[in-house]
Amino acid sequence: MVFWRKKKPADAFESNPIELGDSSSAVRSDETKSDESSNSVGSSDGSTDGTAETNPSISWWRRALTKTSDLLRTDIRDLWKSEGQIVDDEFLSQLFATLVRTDMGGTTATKIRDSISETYRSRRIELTDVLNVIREQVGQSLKSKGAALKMAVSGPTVILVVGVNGSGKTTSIAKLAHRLTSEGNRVLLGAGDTFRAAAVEQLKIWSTRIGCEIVHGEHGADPGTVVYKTVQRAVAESFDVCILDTAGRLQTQSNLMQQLEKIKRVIEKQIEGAPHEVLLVLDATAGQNAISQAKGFSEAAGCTGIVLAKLDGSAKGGVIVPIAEQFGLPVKFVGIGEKLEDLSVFSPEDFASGLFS
Ligand SMILES: Nc1nc2c(ncn2[C@@H]2O[C@H](COP(=O)(O)OP(=O)(O)OP(=O)(O)O)[C@@H](O)[C@H]2O)c(=O)[nH]1
Ligand SMILES: [Mg+2]
Repeated sequence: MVFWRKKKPADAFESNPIELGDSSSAVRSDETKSDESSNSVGSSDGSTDGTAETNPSISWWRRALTKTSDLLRTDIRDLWKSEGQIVDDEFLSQLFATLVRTDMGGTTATKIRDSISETYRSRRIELTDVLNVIREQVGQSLKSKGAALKMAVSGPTVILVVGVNGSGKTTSIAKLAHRLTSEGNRVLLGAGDTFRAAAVEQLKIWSTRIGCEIVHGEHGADPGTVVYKTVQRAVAESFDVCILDTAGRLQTQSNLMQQLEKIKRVIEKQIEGAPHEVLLVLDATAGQNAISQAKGFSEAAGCTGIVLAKLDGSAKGGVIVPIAEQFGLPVKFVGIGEKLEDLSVFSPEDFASGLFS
């Protein structure tokens, strides 16, 4: 549930420290979440309050998965040497290799191969039979792996966004802020990437376009200070949501990963139970690399969900399957372009269908 509140004047970087008082805020319980938070940010079937976007249709998912689905279809079709293909060892191992190339992971690929072997061994099989089994298994693997954004019971919901350089963090933040703003939330952005030249400017431009407020510091400032001031202002001015950008970093750079832990501690000290979400933005074109990113970031930063960006340009969309399976990280959003509207709530069913439509 979201209440529209009148915007207060922007004042980036409050100069006077504010007594935070009782700003404690727990995460809404599952019961209320389904009624409230999932309404405000879209449920896993992609529905929203209707203000931000229309439901992502099958055609939306088709567009998102064009490259992955083209690869899958073409490569699998190539396995048919004659009209009907007999399911033998050679066919099964070629099918397995094709499935693995979509980066869907060995576990799901094995399940698909074994299921086909069990039902069709030594019999003729048609392309549609194979596609149906793949759709079913991918759907199973991703079942309940989508989840709505967690919102604070009271006080601002704090969302920290992390990921490697160029994965799509800032653009995804802009899309998410647009979505939440369109749904009636007052959103405050925090330009926590003080490292990359022009990163602050990039977020400022987005904030102007979206019409939301932003807190930023100078280039080279301590990101912890920017984060502190952003959360402080979000509390003081009763923002609904506060989204914090961070500089890109590799999961192997331990000093930078420690910096993320420090940023989290800064937030935790200000609001009990925050950040409510630590979203890891993964570039869908990264394929297997995304798996080690998910591992490194979830260990160091305690990620709570994934935003899969750039799915439109990737033939490796299948990588979402092993990530969701191995790390138990729900996929919250999917990005399929550079425009503000190009973000959807993840839907496991539509994803599986989109692979073959
Ligand atoms: N096609 C496509 N491009 C995207 C998507 N998301 C982001 N991009 C593009 O990817 C590039 C990098 O995006 P940013 O949002 O700046 O990535 P970042 O992770 O903030 O980068 P750093 O701050 O440098 O670490 C930009 O050119 C974006 O327009 C997407 O879903 N689809
Ligand atoms: Mg950025």
